[in-house]
Amino acid sequence: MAGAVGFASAVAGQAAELPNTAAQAAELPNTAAQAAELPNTAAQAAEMPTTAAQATELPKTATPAAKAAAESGPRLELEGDGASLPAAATSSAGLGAPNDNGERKAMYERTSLLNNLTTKLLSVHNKTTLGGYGEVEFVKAAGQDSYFNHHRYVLFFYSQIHPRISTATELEFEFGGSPTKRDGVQTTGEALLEFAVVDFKAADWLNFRAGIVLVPFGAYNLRHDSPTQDLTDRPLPLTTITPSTWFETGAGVFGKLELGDQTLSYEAYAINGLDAKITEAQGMKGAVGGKGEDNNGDKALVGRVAWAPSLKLELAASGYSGEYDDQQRRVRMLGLDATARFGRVEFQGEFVQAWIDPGYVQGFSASSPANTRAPVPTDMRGWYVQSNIHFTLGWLWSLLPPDLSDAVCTGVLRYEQTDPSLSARNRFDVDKLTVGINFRPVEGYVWKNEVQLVSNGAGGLDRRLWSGGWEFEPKYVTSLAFLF
Ligand SMILES: [Ca+2]
Ligand SMILES: [Ca+2]
Repeated sequence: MAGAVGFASAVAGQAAELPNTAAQAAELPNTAAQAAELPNTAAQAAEMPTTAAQATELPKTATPAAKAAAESGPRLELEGDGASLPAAATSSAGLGAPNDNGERKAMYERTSLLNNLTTKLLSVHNKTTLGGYGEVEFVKAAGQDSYFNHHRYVLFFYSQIHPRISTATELEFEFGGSPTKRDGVQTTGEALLEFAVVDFKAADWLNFRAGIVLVPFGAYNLRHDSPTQDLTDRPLPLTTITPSTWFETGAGVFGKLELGDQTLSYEAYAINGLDAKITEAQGMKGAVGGKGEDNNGDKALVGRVAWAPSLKLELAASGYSGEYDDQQRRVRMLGLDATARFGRVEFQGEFVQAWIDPGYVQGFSASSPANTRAPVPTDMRGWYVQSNIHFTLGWLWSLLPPDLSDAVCTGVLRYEQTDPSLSARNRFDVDKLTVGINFRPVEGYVWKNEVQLVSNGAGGLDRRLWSGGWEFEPKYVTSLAFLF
């Protein structure tokens, strides 16, 4: 899913440049022993070399083991993008490693009932990595005012508590956080924990996860981060029928089996699940379960199984089943997705279908505006297909400074279709053709441009691309996305 050509080699290159954290730990003076002899943790902190200093003093060449560790690191939703894997995330030198007395002592200081907060803070577990990404947009739709949109600013936190235990968090500020202005009125903004999990690794094929999980339904929800994608706007069916970014509180398992060149991976969780606020206008978006409540006693089950016969192809199927009200009416969903890479060309596509037992928007408290008693749509379907071609322009590229020699352009073509109620043809039935081009001077910074031709079924008309009656409204979107 990375935007540039030569993805595999890029990942290998990045791995080679990561400081060798394993070797680093082994070759450094025994900080744990030093720490054990020091009178207090503050002095300990002062005497211990900083990670940055360690990194600059150590040889840059990674051992094969460190490379492997860096490539099989933990999965934030930046899956497939090596640049996003925190280097320290895969260090094998955590608690339980040979020279870990200092680490253990620090952890005991943190949890001791006899220490006050200041003492505990002095023992902060110094294994946390920060990162993130951002995206700022400019939008102009036909017949509407243009606007700048600071769409997302996302912070990642990752900490390896123990070689088997890690925690990862994604903190997102949307539209500038709080307060935010909508329709000219200052309202509550959005600062969200979109992802906040703790993982326990029993084996590569069996990890336990609990927290706010990214719901494993479809590839796009798991890889929604802006710098990874070559277009700015997400496919409409994957923000409504699959309500991406779909994150819920839950628990479950994930893992990966390597069979020669092939990889089989899976994720499966129990979550609070979609509630009854299912509408044609918003699809499932309004029905995403609460992070701290459920509208019924049922827990939805959701999972995705992906098979990658090589690094160039991944095929996956997703399933969801859960009761949406307190009368055993159920939502069932099936998702299929594929990603393929042939040299400079990538193909990606996704299909989602939802079957909803006939029922009503209900089950909320009597005073809740959600309690409309409107009938829910009984079936929804959406899909998109997209191709990305990466290219350079020889004469122009020869003018670029040497440190931008990896710069690449990507041409993108996407077609998508959304039908949030198969039994009715109306304005919510949307077809969209998007043509885009973007420029990545480096892998972690991209300037995207796209023109969207949007058509809908208002008045029951069949205005699809191939129906002969194709009419559309154009929209231009440009954005800068970056990761760090
Ligand atoms: Ca539920
Ligand atoms: Ca429809």
